Amino acid sequence: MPVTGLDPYDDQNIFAKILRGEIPNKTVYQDEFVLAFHDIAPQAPVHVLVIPKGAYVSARDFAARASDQDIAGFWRAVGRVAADLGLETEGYRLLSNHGLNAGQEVPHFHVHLFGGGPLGRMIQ
Ligand code: DGP
Repeated sequence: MPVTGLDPYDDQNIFAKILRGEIPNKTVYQDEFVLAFHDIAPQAPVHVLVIPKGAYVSARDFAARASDQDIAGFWRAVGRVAADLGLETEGYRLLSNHGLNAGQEVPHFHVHLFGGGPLGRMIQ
């Protein structure tokens, strides 16, 4: 089901299950703030998802309800993941789908991190 952006948090969503360890994932990095893991259907040579450990539906929900510490911790971790994957020199793309028009599929806030080669200019 597409996410409207105004939905309440559904703790049965696939990323909530991944966070609880109910579904396996290929973890790249984790700390108290985030889990980063490889996307199941990569759209670039490197395609990693970074998700907060807290329960937030969307970017807006995260910005509205997360603590300043959790927001800072999330974005620092995104940068660290990119660096750990060796993407800083050649560059990478961050993307977050929000709601219906963007086609958000999983109602747990996540940032896609694409890299590992030229990404073109298409909208993912
Ligand atoms: P979005 O459309 O922005 O909500 O992207 C959701 C992404 O999640 C999509 O690129 C595919 C990925 N995905 C969906 N289910 C799973 C899963 O079970 N494991 C992993 N690793 N990724 C998943």
